[in-house]
Amino acid sequence: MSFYVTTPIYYVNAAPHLGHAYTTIAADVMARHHRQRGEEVFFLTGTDEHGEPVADAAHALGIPPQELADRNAERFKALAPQLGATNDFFIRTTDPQHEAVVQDVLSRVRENGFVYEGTYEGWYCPRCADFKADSEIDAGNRCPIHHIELTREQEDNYFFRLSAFQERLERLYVEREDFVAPRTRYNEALSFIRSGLRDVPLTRHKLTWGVPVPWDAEHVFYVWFDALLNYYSALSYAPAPSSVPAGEDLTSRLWPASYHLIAKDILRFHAVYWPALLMAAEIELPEHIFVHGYLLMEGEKMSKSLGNVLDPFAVIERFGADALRFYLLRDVPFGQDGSVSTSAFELRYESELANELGNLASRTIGMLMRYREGAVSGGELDPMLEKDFSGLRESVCSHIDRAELTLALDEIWQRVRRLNRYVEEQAPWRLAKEPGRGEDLDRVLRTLAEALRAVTVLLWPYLPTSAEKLLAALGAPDLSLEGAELGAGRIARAETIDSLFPKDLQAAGS
Ligand code: ME8
Repeated sequence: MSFYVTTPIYYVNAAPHLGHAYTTIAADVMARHHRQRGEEVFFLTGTDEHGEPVADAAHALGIPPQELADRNAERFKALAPQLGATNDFFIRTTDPQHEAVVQDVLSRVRENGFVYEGTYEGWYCPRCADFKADSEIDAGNRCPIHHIELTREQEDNYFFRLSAFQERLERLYVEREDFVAPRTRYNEALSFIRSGLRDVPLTRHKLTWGVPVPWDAEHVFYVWFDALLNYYSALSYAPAPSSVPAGEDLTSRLWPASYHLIAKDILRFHAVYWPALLMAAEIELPEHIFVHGYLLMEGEKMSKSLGNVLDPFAVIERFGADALRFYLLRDVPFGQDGSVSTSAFELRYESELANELGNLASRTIGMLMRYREGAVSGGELDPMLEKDFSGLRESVCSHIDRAELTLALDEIWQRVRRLNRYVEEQAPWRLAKEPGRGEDLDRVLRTLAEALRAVTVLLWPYLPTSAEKLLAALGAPDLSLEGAELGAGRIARAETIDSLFPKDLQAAGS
C-alpha cells in the first residue's frame, strides 16, 4: 500500500502564516497515521515561486524575484520542522528538474491537440494570479478574495482547451463521488463545470518570471499550470523516503496522489483545471482532493495580503508545536471555516491538554509509582473498558481515510475522557487502603496504563512529541497502529515524567 499526500505549494511573496501552517499540519497528521499503518508514505510540501504574486512583490521591494523566492522559501522550509511536520520532500518550482517536467508535460498537452493561439481579454487578479469571469467579480471590478481592483488584461496567449474536457469532467464527478470532499465543495466544482467551461490561458506573454515555453521563447507558462504540476514532477527527482526501497521509481510507486489538501480559495484550479490537464497529458488522476475551510480572524480569511496575520512561530514558541496542532484540528472542524483566537487556544490548552490528557497521564503514572513502584502487573484487563475501546482503531482509520481529522480526534478524545471517568469510578486510592483488594487495584492500574498507551498511539499523529514522551515513560515506544488495540502484557514498568502540558505557560518557555 502507498499513500501520497500533498499541501498546496505556498507563494513566496511573503512569510508563512498560520493558514499555511494549518494545511501542513493536517497533511502531517495524515502522513504520520499512514506510516503507523506500515504503508509507503510520501508527504510533499513546497513553494510556488513564479508568476505575478512573486514578481510584483519583488518589484515592490526593489529586488529580483529569485532573491525574494530564495529568502522566503527558506522560511517556509523552516516552518515545516517547527510544526513537527515530517514532509519527505520540499519542492520549489524554480528547481530546474521541476521546470523540465513542466515543459515536457505541457509540450505533450500541445502535441495532443489541446493548445492553440488566441487573445485573452478580461479581468485578472494579480494576487490570485487568476483570470476572473464577469460572474466572479465584486462590485467596482474588485477581487472577492483580495478586495483589490482587478486589472483589465488583453494579451496574446496560448490557450489550454479546457472546454474539450467538459463531458469527461462531468463523467468523472458522477463516477467518483469521493473525488472532491466535503460534499459542498464537490457540488461547487461540479456546478462550475456544468455552467460551461471556457478555455483558459496556458501561457503569459507579458510576464518573464516563469517557466519558458519551449515552442515560443516570448512566453512563459501561466503560473497555475506550472504550480499544479509540482505534485507530479516532485516524484521524478525527490530522494526516496525510508519506507520505499532505494532505487525504486517513485512515480510508478506513488502516483497517483492519494490526497491533495487545499483550502477553498484554490478549489477551481485543483478540481477543474488539474484533472483536465492530467487528462490532456494522459496522466492518471489523483484519488482525492480534500478542501478544508478558512481559519478566520475576526471573520476575515487570514492572509498575507490582508495583513491580519497570527504568527505561527510565536505561537509555537510559547505553547509548543503539539499544542498548536491539537488546537487547530480540534477547535476548527476540518472541512469547515472556523475562527481562531488566543483565548480559544488557551482554553483548549488548559481544559483539554493540561486538565484532561496531562492529568490522566500524571495520575496514571503517579499511582503506578505510588502503589506499585512503577511495576505493571500481568493479567486480564477490565472487560468493561475493553468494551469501551473496541472498534476505536477501525473508526479512527475510517475517519482518517476520509480526511475527517477532527472527527477522528474526537473519537480518541472521548476515550481520554472515558479514562478520567474510569479513574473516578474505580477510585484506586480507596482500593489501595482496603485490605484484600490488591488484585483489584492491580487490574485497575494495568487497565488504565494499557488503555492510556493505546490512546496515546492514536494521538501520536496529532501530538507527536508529547505522545512519544508518554509512550517512553510507559516503556512502550511502539507506534504501529496494531498497538492501538488493548492488549495485556504490553507494559512492564512505568517511569515518572515531567508535566506534558504545564499550566504555567511562563514555565513552558514564553
Ligand atoms: O494559493 N485558512 O498559495 P498561497 C486556511 N501558490 N488555510 C489557509 C489560509 C487560511 N486563512 N490561508 C492560506 C497559493 N491557507 C498557490 C497554491 S498549489 C498548486 C498552488 C492555506 O500561499 C490553504 O491551504 O496563497 C490555501 O489553499 C493555501 O494556504 C494558499 O496558499
